[in-house]
Amino acid sequence: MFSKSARLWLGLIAAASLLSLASACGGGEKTGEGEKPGETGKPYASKGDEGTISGKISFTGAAPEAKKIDTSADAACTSKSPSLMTEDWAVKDGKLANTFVYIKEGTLADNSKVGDYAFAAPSAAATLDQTGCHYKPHVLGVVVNQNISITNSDPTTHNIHFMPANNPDWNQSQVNGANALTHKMAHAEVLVPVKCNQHPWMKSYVGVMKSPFFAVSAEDGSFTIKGVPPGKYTVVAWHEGGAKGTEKTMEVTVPAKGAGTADFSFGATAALSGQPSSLQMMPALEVPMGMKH
Ligand SMILES: [Cu+2]
Repeated sequence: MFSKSARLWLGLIAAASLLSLASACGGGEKTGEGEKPGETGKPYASKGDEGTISGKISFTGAAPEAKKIDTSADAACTSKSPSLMTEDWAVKDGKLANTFVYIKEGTLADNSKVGDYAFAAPSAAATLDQTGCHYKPHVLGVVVNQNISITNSDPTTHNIHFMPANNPDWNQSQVNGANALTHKMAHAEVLVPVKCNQHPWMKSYVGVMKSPFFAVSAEDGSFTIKGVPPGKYTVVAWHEGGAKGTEKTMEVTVPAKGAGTADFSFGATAALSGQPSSLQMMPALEVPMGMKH
């Protein structure tokens, strides 16, 4: 049916397609082809009529107590932070800190979609410091491709490890006194868990956003998202608490040069009204001291 040379060609074609399949599954760097549609768009131009979205994050019911972290694996941590506490629930007077609030989607007054726009990354780097063997801040937001400057203020070695789902894994050791490291991520992702391979208790979360419309709640639970064009938005508040994080959603209208309000409530009594989280958090990988990638 097939000549000898046709069979040879068919064999070669089969081998080549197997090879290309294998490389596609290899999980290498993302190519332009894999670019998420969210990261491209028409450049956003301010009309000067932007407003704000602000609110308070509450915690209802008995607040989970912070626990003391056993830092005995590294004497440098113990001496600098003798009573280091867990930060997964930072509740004070019924208000919740470290909640990442952002515009997920929405329609501007001129009927365009917020997701259709591309926003330039701020030229100033965001900072993430390792101090007292914890991350400061605990929750950080950046725009796609914005630099994150990572510093080590401790008399010990840290090994910062970004564990994204849509961006390449990134893992760097940083000794005491080393220059700041710089990292950026090209794809939007809410949120990227960050850990230290040296100190398993060290965790932080970095929201990588296409737009600059995000904020992190302060100690008094307050937040403000600035520069929001007038429109109708779906605003999400994400908090790391719970097995996989917890997400709440609200519709907010921002009038021209006006203010929209978005108050969210987390905690035992608020759990029933909450939306199930779509975010599958990675389980914390506990890496023993002295092991580095
Ligand atoms: Cu560390």
